[in-house]
Amino acid sequence: MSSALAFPATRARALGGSALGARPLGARSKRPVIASSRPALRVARAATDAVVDKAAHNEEQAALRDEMVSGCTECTMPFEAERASALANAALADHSRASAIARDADESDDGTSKMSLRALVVGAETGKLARALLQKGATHVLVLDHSRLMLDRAAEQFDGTSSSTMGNDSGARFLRADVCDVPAYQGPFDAVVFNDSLATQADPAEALRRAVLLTRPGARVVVSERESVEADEAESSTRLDVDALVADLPLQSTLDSPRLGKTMRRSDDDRGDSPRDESSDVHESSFVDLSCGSVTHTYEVPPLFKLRDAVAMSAPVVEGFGRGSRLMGVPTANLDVDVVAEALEGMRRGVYFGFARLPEDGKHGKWCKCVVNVGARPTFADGEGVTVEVHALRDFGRDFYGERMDVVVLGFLRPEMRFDGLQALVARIMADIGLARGALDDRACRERVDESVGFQASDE
Ligand code: ADP
Ligand code: RBF
Ligand code: MG
Repeated sequence: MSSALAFPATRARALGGSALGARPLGARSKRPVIASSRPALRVARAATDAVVDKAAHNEEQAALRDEMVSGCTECTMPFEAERASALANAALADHSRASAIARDADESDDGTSKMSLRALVVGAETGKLARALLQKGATHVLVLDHSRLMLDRAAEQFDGTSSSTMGNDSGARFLRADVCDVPAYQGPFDAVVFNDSLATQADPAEALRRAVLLTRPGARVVVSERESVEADEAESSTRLDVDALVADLPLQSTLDSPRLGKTMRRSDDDRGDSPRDESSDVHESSFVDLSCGSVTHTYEVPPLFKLRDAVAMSAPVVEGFGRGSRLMGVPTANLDVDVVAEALEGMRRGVYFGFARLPEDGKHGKWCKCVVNVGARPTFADGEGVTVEVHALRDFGRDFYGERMDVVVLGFLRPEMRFDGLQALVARIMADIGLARGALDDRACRERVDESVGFQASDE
């Protein structure tokens, strides 16, 4: 690449306070301030401001970035190489799947593994990060950006040989897309890196949620925001509070992973909630890396989203909305919420997995796998009340309204979300069911219910 990337500081600021090129190469920055416990202003604004037109926002981002690329005169970004390497490290060093691939290669005849290690990069910059991820063992890297010029510039790192967005070839691919619109078949990803790009999303919380849904259990999620030299009080007060954004997601910090570089514990941890699953205590303090002129948070998608304490519920099955989740192919037994109110305390809204049974039915008294939605069905305009809906992964051959159902909830899959239509919701529910099946095959899950009643041998 002969031309250059030296982005004017004014442009960088227009991109949302990030510091693309705002600092001369090699200059030392002030030590960045860690995200504080102050409310995440940008997020709140984006979330509450219903008039945010996402398409217009993305076009604006694309235009700004296109302009930056076409106007650049030097071929560098601040801390470019070190930062790419540090982020690739955060994303993949000691990754459980990377280790599995290495073992697989060792054991294979030809010394190679057919397993893939997929990374998603949101924010192309110069393509150095994609290159670093491939060097650290990623087999596939999908790079997203709103700017076609930025993507083309990044693709130059790869001599234009692997810029196709089609096919399943290993290497880097470049896609002009919003992270919320990446189809599931592009994944699942073992690592996602928001490369100085989360704060400038139309809705950062939604972008992070969607990205996490594209990952595999055990994946790393890295959020890195560049700091501008002249980061002042006003700017730091609007800095993205990444810990607050992940509080509702099945993510755990890499707190016990000192391998991930220079790290420090958040000092202003005052979050008082104490939800009951293992993935949530970790939100209280994420690991924050302050090197390379950036603030970098690294999280891990838990290998199994296991609840610390199983939640047992037993309640009569009541009529639901009659909209017919059966029409969706997913009948849901709605539990009487008044009866399960106590169990619901402290349970966040979202999708869970566990075992269910009809204790009063001799034929269906055994435990069978189930998925459970605890939520207000934001996809539909049918009221805000929280319902508990259990979809049992078996065929009962009949309705069982009025009968008692026992449910033991063992794990959390994801937060409840608003989908753009029934089809998207059903597609996601099918993925939830797949994850639940896999998780519930684990012996450790069976040991958490009363095994004496037995398990349904085959589901559905
Ligand atoms: P509603 O809106 O009344 O809840 P649904 O379309 O969700 O209606 O259907 C749920 C009903 O279907 C349950 O109450 C139950 O009687 C029956 N049902 C049959 N098979 C299943 C199953 N595998 N899981 C859950 N409910 C089932
Ligand atoms: N409804 C939503 O609006 N958003 C969701 O994310 C969502 N996830 C669900 C996951 C599962 C596994 C199940 C069984 C249901 C889910 N629902 C969700 C509820 C769904 O909208 C509901 O079952 C139908 O509307 C019928 O009441
Ligand atoms: Mg139902």
